Amino acid sequence: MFRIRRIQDALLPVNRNAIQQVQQIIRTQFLDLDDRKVREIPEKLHNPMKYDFRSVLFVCDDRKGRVKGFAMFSAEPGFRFGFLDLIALPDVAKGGGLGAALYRRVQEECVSLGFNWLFCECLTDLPQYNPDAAKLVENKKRLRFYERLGARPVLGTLYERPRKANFNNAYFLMVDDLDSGQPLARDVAVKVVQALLRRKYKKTMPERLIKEVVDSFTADPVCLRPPTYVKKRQAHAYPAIPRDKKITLCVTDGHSIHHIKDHGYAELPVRVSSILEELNKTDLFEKVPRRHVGDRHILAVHARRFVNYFKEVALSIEPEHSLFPDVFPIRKNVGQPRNVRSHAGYYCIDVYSPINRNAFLAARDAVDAAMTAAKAIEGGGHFAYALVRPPGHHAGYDSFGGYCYFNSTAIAANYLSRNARVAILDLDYHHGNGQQEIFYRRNDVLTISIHGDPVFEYPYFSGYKDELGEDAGAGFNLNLPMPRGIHGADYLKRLSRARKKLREFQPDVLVVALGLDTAQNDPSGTWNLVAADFYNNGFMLGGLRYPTLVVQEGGYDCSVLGRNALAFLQGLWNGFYRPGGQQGEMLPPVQQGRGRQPA
Ligand code: Q9C
Ligand code: ZN
Repeated sequence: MFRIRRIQDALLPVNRNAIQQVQQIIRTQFLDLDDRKVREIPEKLHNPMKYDFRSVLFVCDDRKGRVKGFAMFSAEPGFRFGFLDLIALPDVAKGGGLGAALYRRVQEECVSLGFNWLFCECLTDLPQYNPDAAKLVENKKRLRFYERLGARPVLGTLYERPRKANFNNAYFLMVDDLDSGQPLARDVAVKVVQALLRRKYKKTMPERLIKEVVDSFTADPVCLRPPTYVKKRQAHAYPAIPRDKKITLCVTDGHSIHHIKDHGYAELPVRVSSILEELNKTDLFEKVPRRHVGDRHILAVHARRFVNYFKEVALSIEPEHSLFPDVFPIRKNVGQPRNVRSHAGYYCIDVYSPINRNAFLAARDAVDAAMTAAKAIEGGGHFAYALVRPPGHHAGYDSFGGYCYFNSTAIAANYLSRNARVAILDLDYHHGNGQQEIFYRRNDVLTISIHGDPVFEYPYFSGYKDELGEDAGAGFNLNLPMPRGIHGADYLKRLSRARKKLREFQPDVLVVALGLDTAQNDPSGTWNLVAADFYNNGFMLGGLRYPTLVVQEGGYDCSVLGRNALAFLQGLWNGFYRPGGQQGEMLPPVQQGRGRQPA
């Protein structure tokens, strides 16, 4: 089994590793390539604005991360075309299955960017440029490969004239119309050829020679060679969003629905279904099944005593019954009562968070979902959304409360931190006291929270500005409390402060604790954010281009939860993949797919 994925940067180990293998393949297969160009690949991917063209690397790797093939692609947004710089065709002699899958992925990228053309170069099959018979056979196979997938060589120009007298290398310019059926107009071709030659052959081709080639494009439309090796190109259906660009979605729903029937309890199952209903209207998500993970991941952030206590008490309670803690020791260094049922307050921080059987099962599922989503990020995905309940961000090392039991956000972040620098940004209306406590003495996980000022808002006893972290963690916790009644613009200013802190920390991965109780009219908040604000917040964070795990926390107004969640995620996606889009402009998330459906 293999998969194709887009490598955005060298931040995560899985990507660093893939890029190194790609560099190795280039050095052994493309011998005449300047090594400087090989070395600059990670920088080119990470910092695309430094270069005229935006580069994207697609790799094809197996489960063990072994790279089988790759394609380096550059996009020229101004001219609306893509150029395939390099493609390794590991099995072109056998029909090119992997090579074809890589080429398809590049075509899909072009279509999803709204491009009309894909260009590349291919060594010619012209006898005068192929004194070596074996090379000629090889070149014919390559041209056959391209023809089958839809690219054909330009004829009747000087393009394929060898560029250096002492080399035999002569390249066709290959043109792929991406199934549009459009002819290539001369004036488009001229612009493209000029831009390409200037970029690719800056060192070796004087401007005079470039002009000669450009001037040789006289036919309008440009003349393409009819298929020589295949009768018909293969039809292809272009998805609206290529699969590896979708947001991985892992949901807790199903058997262990945790429902407290007490009057006024706001943390309801319908929160998840109302969000899901909205997400299902789009093509932006790739649902993955929740995978069960071991207790060790929970025990890595929560005290064993606390985990055991919650599990035992919860499972001992009759179905349909709930236990509300009522007695709270004012000091924690006290003896533990034998009858934890009647003294459940030992680990609890408030009276809002009942224990029952389903609360445990659901909290356990939420951990599994957050971990499943975290693993998608660890494996090289850019975005994953754990749509879970109950929430988790109020659960500390050995405490639960605020409708939270296990801190799924902290568990996932801690898991990712084994191989990466992780930053947690808590956007819930309430302070993320749980992560703050869990990571307070660590400098490898940054915690930031923007929330209603605890002088007036839950959880009251933490979330103040002067809580900055301790020991090694000093300086690695940032609280940004805000007054009552703020609006989207005030929030965005706070968010820029958080963004500055994130940039300084330079995380490999961002974990967002997404509370939606910052929304206008939310029953547990006082702020006034509307869908457009959630979009803007997402857009601002997406522009940081960190692989991002989003974990659902609070948010209780089910009439807007779905719209706001979707707006945030669309903003995130657009900020990351379409940095040209404007802040405040709700871009449609995707281009329409196109192309003939395969018969
Ligand atoms: N009358 C989260 O948003 N306030 N927790 C309860 C009851 C507690 C919120 C007020 C707020 C806890 C995850
Ligand atoms: Zn909240």
